[in-house]
Amino acid sequence: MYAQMVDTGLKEVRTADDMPPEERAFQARIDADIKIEPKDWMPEAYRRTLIRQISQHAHSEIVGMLPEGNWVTRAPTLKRKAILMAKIQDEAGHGLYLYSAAETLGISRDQMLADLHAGRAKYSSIFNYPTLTWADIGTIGWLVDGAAIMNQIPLCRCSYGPYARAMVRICKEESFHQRQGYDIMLAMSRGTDEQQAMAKDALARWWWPSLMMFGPSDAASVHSGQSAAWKIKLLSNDELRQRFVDQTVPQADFLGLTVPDPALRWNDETGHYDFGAIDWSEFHNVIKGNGPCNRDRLQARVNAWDEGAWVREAAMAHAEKRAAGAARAVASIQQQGRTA
Ligand code: FAQ
Repeated sequence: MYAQMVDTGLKEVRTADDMPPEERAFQARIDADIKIEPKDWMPEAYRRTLIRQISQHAHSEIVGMLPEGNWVTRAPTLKRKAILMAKIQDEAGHGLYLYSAAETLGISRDQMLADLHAGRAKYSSIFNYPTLTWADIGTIGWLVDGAAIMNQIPLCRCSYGPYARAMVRICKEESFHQRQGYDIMLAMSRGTDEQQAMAKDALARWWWPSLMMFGPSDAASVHSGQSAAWKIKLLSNDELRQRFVDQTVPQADFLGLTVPDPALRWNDETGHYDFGAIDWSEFHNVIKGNGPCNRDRLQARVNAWDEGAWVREAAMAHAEKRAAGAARAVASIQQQGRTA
């Protein structure tokens, strides 16, 4: 119920022979690294693919506020609370940039939110896990924001201008988020036995779900081929996952924490870490709506929408009042001009 395949009209990667002249010209611009802007001609499937990805990304930012919001009232110090609140507000801002970027493709924000609330649109699997201890907040910053940056840096160069530009600022802020998470983990892994145990337990629970954030393996990824041809995706799901593992394992070593993967080892020949098999049944189960927190997360968003109805109505009434006042002022100036 919570996630359905959005049909972007794509079954296989199109080649130049399949394309009418306008699409060939479009692909030539992509191949020449010229950005596509909202008023440019684009294939319908490109537009729908972007709406799917950008709206899923926006929903992830907004739903992603919930697991962290759970700890605002329980952050261990005033400073940690202020930092956490700033981070959560940043995530709301990221959602808004992304909804705006998607709106340039001709979908309304109300429609995107209706799709989320009805379970027609996805958001990242990672936000369906609970935040049980303060170390989970450190781990989200360290691993979840770390994975998000790894995926988003290439998106700063993607072919669609509004998405690429939104990503530049988002990546700068995510980088601060990652560091604050790592700082929490550093404090906890140098802390009391109880704090060290919490850090260890949080890494054990979040490691594998973080690797799943990058999506299915390249072999199983339905959208990757065409999205790569359109330069929406510049690196594949598996390439990004490998980069994340390579970057994160030394960070875990520095914290004195063990990554919960007995198969993890450095491979001199490839120059990368080898790692164990991901449990894809867990991933598919979570994106189908059966993760530990899917129902709570969606219900929280639906409640926020319903409870915010009076704010939207008041904002609309205020905007109408201002517009009517401005129209009256213009009419009065025009009247004065005619009588002068
Ligand atoms: N969760 O063919 P592919 C953040 C779906 S932001 C749920 O490989 P694609 C910030 C996929 O949609 C995190 N569903 O698909 C933060 C597709 O289903 P569909 C979000 C997933 O699009 C930090 C199907 O599986 N980031 O964390 C997931 O080419 C801390 C087949 O997959 C973005 O959204 C998943 N993990 O590649 C906030 C980045 N993975 O739509 C608060 C932009 C795959 O056909 C606190 N998105 N699926 O029904 C992307 O780069 C891509 O969309 C991928 C998936 C890589 C996620």
